[in-house]
Amino acid sequence: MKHLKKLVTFAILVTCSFQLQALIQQDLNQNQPPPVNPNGTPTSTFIIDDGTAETAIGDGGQFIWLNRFTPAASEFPFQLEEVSTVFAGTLVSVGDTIRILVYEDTDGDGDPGTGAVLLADITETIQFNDQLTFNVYDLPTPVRLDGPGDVLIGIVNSYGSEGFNDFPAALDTTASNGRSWAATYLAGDVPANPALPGDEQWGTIDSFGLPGNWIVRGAGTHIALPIPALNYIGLIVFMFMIIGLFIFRNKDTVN
Ligand SMILES: [Ca+2]
Repeated sequence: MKHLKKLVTFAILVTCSFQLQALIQQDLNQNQPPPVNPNGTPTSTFIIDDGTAETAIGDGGQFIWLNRFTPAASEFPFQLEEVSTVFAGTLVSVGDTIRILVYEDTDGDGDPGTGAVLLADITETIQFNDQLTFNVYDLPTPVRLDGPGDVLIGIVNSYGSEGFNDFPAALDTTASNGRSWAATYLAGDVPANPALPGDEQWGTIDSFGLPGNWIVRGAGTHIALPIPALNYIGLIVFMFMIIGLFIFRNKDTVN
């Protein structure tokens, strides 16, 4: 009986612990204009938000918030050159360190929890936390995406460890596209080379009862494939084919 009581107490504590770590929201100021891109006209190619955040989401520590984009097959191969996002909320400061994660998921099932491959993990810092200005990150090395399939762009609040009650992830709640996901890890902080799904909490932000779209965007350019050049042997074969065709046509004309 004594052991049973201990077990129940432990279970309650674990349950409370998970509740404390659950993704929660904080309302943002609604009387502000939409955020602007300090570089001028936004160049973003991948957008699923309407540009204005109504709430900010936190998890009491580090987590990944990522958007799933599905470019047309004809847009691949693609070079991701820029990621932009908006930060606003409690305990989010200019200069804080963040991570930008880029995955590719080509299995075509719409679930970033299956088949996603991490292509880039880039450390940056928060440039603006005013809800009025986009943080625009030019990637130090463009990330090549061969597709076709999903491109996943995620952010990690790597400045805050477990128990840090910040609200870093700006969420547009106007009309959810069901393409914004969140991941947390049993290790507490988001580990190096974070696999998807997260092993603690995982799902669309809608599945946590907080429907919306992360204001996380991507931009880049289509990579034009070079016209394959013929090597010497190919060139000789090609010449013989042309000569053969010429002789064949002349023969037909003579007959
Ligand atoms: Ca998948």
